[in-house]
Amino acid sequence: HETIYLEDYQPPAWLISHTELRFELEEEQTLVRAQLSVQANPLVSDKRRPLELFGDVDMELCRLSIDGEILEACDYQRKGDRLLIENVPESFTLECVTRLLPHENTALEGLYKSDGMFCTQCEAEGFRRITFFPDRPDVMSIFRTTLVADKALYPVLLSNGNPIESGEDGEGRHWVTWDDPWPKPSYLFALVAGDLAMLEDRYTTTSGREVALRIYAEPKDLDKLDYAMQSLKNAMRWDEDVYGREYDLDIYMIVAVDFFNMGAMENKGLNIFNTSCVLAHPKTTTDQGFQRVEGVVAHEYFHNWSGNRVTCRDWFQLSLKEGFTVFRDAEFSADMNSRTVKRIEDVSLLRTAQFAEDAGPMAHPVRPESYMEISNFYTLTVYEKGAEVVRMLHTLLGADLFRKGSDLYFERHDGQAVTTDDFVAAMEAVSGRDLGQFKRWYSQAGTPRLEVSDSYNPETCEYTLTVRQSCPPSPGQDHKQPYLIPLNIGLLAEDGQELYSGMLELTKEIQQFRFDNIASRPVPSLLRGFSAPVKLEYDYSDEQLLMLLSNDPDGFNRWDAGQRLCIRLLQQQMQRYRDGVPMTCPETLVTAWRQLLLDESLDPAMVTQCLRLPSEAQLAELAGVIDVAAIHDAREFMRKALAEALEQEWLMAYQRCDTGEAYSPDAESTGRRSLKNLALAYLMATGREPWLELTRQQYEQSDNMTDQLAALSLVAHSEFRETAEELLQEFYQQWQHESLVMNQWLAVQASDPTEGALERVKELAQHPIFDARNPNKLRSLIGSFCAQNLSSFHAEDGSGYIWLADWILKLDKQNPQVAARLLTPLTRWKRYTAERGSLMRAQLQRIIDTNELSADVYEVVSKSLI
Ligand code: B3K
Ligand code: ZN
Repeated sequence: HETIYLEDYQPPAWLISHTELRFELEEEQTLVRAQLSVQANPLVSDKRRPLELFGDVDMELCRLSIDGEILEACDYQRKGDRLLIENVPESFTLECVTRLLPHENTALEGLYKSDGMFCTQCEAEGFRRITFFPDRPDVMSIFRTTLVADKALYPVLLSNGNPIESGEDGEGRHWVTWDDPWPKPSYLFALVAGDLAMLEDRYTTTSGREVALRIYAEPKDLDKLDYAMQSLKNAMRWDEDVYGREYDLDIYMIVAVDFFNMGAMENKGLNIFNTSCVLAHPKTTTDQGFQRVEGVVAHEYFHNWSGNRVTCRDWFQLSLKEGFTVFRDAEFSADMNSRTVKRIEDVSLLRTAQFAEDAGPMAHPVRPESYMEISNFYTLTVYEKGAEVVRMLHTLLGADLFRKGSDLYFERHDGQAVTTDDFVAAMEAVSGRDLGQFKRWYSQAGTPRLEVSDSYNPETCEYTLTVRQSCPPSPGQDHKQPYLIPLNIGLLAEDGQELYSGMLELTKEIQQFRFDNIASRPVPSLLRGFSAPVKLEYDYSDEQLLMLLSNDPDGFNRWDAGQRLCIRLLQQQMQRYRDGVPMTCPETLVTAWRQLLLDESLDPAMVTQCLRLPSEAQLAELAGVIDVAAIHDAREFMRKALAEALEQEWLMAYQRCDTGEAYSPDAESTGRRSLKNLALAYLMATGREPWLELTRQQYEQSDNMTDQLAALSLVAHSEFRETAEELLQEFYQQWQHESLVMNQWLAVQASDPTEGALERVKELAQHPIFDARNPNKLRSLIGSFCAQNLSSFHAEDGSGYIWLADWILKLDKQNPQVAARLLTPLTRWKRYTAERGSLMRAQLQRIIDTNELSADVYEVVSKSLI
C-alpha cells in the first residue's frame, strides 16, 4: 500500500473541459460511455507528461479510443489504479467504455444499488470506479449525463444540473439527459435511478432566481420529508443573510437512500443523503434526529459555496471545505436553536472524541501531510477541529472582518480548486494581519495544553495571569511551535460581579497579562465559549467553581464550571474505588444541583446540560491510564447518589416539564423534553418500582419517538429484566417496518451495560432485521456496543475485542471504509491498563497478519501497532 504526500503535489498536466457520460442501467450490468474533451494544461510547461487517468483495478475496460481511434492494450499502461497514455496530441477527445456491476458493489463507493435504486457516491475517489478519469479535485469539467433505464423499474432518472432532453425507445426503456453548467471535479458527480416519491417546494433567492426544491425518497417515506424541506429553506435564507451567498441552479434535489457509508453528500444540485439524515417524523424520529436533519441539510447546502463553487486543490486540503462548512452549519444551528446549548454539544463531542483522536495513533494535523487511504481522513480532526480553527479566525478578526474575508475568498477563488493557505490569505488581506503563526493550527497535530496560574497584589490592585502553552508530541511531530491562541476571559469578583472581559492573544510559550484597578482578588473565567480547542488547566477551588456555575455571565463557562467540578469529584471516587475505600457524594454538589433543579427561571435545556454527568468516554479521554471498571463504577455510584439525594426534585422537574403539549421539534419544547427525560433517568437510577411504573406509563402514552425511546432505553438498561424484555418486544412489534427506528432498537440493546451484553449483541446479529451490508445497521449494533457500552466491550476476558476483530475481518472484504471506521476503539489500546491493552493489541495483530487487507484497514491497523 502506497503513501501519498502533500509535498509531492503537482498540478495536472491535462485538463478536461467537457465530460459527456452515458449510462445504460440494467439489472445485470451497467455500461458507461465517457467522452472527455482533453486539453494540455497551459500552466504546465512539461508537455511530455503522459495523460494520467485513474480507474479501479477491478474495473472492466471495454473500449478506449482517442479521436475515434481504438487504443490497443500496448498503447497504454495500467498500473494499479492508474492508466497512463503517452504521446497524446495537444487536444483530443478520449472515449472510454466500462462495464460495471452495481448490484455486486458492497463497498458503496462509485455506482451501487440501495434497496433497488441506483445511486452513486464519488467523494473522495469513487468516480474512478465508474470510468477512467483524472479523478482529482483540481480537474474541473462541465458534465452532461444521459441515463437510460427501464421505465417501469426506474421512472425517476436524476443527475447534476438541469434536465434538457428525454425520450423513450418504445420497448419499455426511457432516457433523460442532464446538463450541469458549472464546472466541477468528478467527486461531485452523482446519478440516481429509481422508483421514488417526491416532495416539491419553491424558493426565490434575493436576486429573484426561482428554485425548484425536490426531496426524493421511497414512497413509504413521503410523509417524513417536511422537516428537511423547511430546514433547506431556512439554510438558503441564512446563507444569503449571513454570507451573502445565493443558490446558482434552477433545481436543488435531495435523495434519501438507506445504504450509505456516511451522513450525506453535497453533489452539485443532487445531494444524496443517508435516510437517517433526511427523514423526520415526530412518531419515528427523536429530537436529536430532528436536529441532525436540520444540521446536515444545512451543511450539504452550504457546501454549494464552501466546497463546490470553491473546491479543494487536493485531498490534503479537505478541511478547507469541511472545517469551514461545519463552522457554517454550527452557526446556522446556533441561530435556529439555542446558541449556548449547541456550543456545549459541539465542545462535548470535540473533547470526548476529537481529543482522543489527537492523542491516538492516527493523530494528524487539520491539513494532513500524508495518507495511504484518504477515506481514513474524514475525521473529527479535519471536520470538528477544522471548524474550531475557522471559529478562531472569526474570533480573532471579529464578525465584520471575517465576513469581508469570506467575501474576498469566494470572489478570488470562484471556480477554482484551492488550499487552506488561500483561505487564510483572504483573511490576512482584509485584516492586514500576518497569520503565519496561526497557520500552525493547520500543520501541527495534537491538543495544545494551557497551564494558567495567577497572582494578586492587594496593595497595587494588580492582578496577573500567567499562561504557559505546550503541545504533546504526535506521530511524526516530536516538537511543536507555539500557536496563536485567542483566549477569551472574564474576571469576576467574589460576589459574581464582572470586573473585566475580553480576548487575550497568546503567541509565546509563556506569557503574562496584567490587569490594573482590580479591587479584590478575582475569580478568572477562562476560555469563555471555548475560544480555542485546547485543554485548559487552572487550580480552581470547589467554591470558585460553584460560584462560576451560578454567576458566570458566559453560559458556556457556567456549564463548564459545573463539569469541571463533576469531573474532579468523579476522579476522586475512581481513586477511592481503586483504593477499596467507600465512595461518597459531597453535599455541596447536591446543594448546587438542587438549586439548578428548583430554579424555574432557568432554560431547561441548559439545566439538562448542567445536570448530565460527563460520559464514560469523556472520563476515559481524561484519564492517564484508562481503568474501565473504575470509571463505570464511580460514575454509576454518583448517578445513583444524586438520584436518591434529589428524588423529590427530579420528580418535580419531571412533572413541571411534562406539559402534555403536542409535539413540536422547536428548541424550547426540545429543551423541556430533555430535562423531563433526564429527570426520569435519575428517578429510574434509584431502582425504585414506582418510577418503573412512571416510565412504563410514559412509554405507553407518549405520542413521539423522543419520549418513547427515552422510556424504552431506561427500562431496557435497568435491572427490571422482565419488563425490559417485554417492552423491547412490544417496540419491535410496533416498529419492525421502520428501518430507522429498528436502528435505534438495535442501538438501545447494544449499549445496555447490564450482564450478558455480548451474548445479546451476538444474537441480534442473527436477527432478521439486522443486515450486515447496511452501514446504519452495523453502526447501530457494532458501533454502539464498542463505543457506547465500554464496560461490556472491555470485558476482562477480551471477548469484546475478539468479536470486533471477527467483524472487521469479515467487513473488510465487503466495505473497507466502514470496517476501518468501526475499528477505531481497538486502536486506542495503549491508553488502557496493561492486561486489556495487550488483549486489544493481540486482536490488531491478528488482523494485520491476515492477507489482502484493504488500504483502509491496513493503514489504521499498521499505524496503531507502531
Ligand atoms: N463530503 C461528504 C463526505 C464524503 C466522505 C467520503 N468518504 C459529506 C460532507 O462532509 O458533507
Ligand atoms: Zn461536509
